[in-house]
Amino acid sequence: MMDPESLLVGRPNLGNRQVFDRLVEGMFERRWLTNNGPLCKALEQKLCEYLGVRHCIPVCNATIGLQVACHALGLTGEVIVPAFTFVATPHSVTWEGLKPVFVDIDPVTHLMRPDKVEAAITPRTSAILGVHAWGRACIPERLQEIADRHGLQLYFDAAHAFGCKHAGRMIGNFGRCEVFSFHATKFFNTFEGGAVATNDDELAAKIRLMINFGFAGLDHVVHLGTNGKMSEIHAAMGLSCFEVLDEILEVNRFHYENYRSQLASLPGVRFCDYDDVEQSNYQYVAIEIDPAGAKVTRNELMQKLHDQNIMVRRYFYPGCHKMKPYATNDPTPEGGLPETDRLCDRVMLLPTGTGVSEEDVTKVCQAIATALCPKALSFK
Ligand code: T4K
Repeated sequence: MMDPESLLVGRPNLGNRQVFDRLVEGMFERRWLTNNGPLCKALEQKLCEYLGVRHCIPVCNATIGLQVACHALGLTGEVIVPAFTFVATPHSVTWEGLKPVFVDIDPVTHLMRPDKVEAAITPRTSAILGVHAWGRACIPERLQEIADRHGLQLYFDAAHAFGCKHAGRMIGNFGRCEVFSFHATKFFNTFEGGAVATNDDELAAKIRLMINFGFAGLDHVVHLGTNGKMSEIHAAMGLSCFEVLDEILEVNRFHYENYRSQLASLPGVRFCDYDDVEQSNYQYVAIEIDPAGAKVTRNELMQKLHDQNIMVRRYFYPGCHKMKPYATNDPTPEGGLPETDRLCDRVMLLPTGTGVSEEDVTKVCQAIATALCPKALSFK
């Protein structure tokens, strides 16, 4: 475990404590702790209203949500995914006995490139799994058009994208379904947790069965299933987080803009910008360090910051295609993934969220500026 006293990427945003305590008190009184209890149902209703989606089924984490989605969609053979993602994305596919096929990303947006997706389609491909990296919508219209033209399913890993909008619609409404993560480190958290959002009644019914062992009633199993349920205490945390969602968004945006104004003009620093037309949750402050301009590599800079207890992270290093289960079983596709490799060597996430203060952000910025421009005494 990292030193909790450090400045950390991923320090949780907490819900309203009074609301959480009240909900937990009621949970103890009812002695109803899990299995689609009243708090879980209330959370689902709130999620649906907030996202404007017909179903948003709470699950125990996004990884299980992705596996169940993959199973419920009846996927076979190969699924196209970016390698620039958390390893849970390809794991969810592999766990279901399918092959994730990695494609390269756009260096500016960090999202899958549609031309690369199309080039990776084979007769064995059954689906495209887009990832909304840093909460940016993974070009849903373009991917939907490709999926439709090739008779493929499209679904999304929306782990980063709760509270984000694309073209006026909340993320959660695209593809066959979208899977959110409500892990402690996310914009909106339930300690551990997630949800599968869909506007498809039939798919939702299948997912509900599958996350509860396939039970359609007492003693009545009609489907292969697993245990993907969200417990009541997790749902209580989610309900308490709804109370402070606007506050979290405001703090995230403030930190993001503060970082930008202090760092964007430093040599070799590039921000992954958010499009103002879209709505972002600003949960990720991702910067790229170009060693030619910065005169240090990302790794050297990261080490300097770690030495000062500023625990920046190099998500997603080294890229899923270079991680053992994929690097050994399934070498990088022909031509490699040059943009993914380049980004994995450059990207760095900075601490943000309600657990980080304005002074903390200034401290991080000063440490970065000192590392990149040791002689720039004018930096405040
Ligand atoms: N798809 C994508 C694109 C994802 O990013 C993720 C998860 C998933 C799917 C799967 O979602 P889940 O199945 O988890 O719902 C962390 C999170 O565990 C993981 O949820 C997240 N993405 C990933 C990007 O980050 P690690 O291995 O980096 O965790 P760890 O223990 O190093 O903690 C991360 C940082 O947060 C550290 O700086 C410490 C800090 N932290 C963490 C926790 C849990 C705290 O300050 N307090 C805490 O309570 O994976």
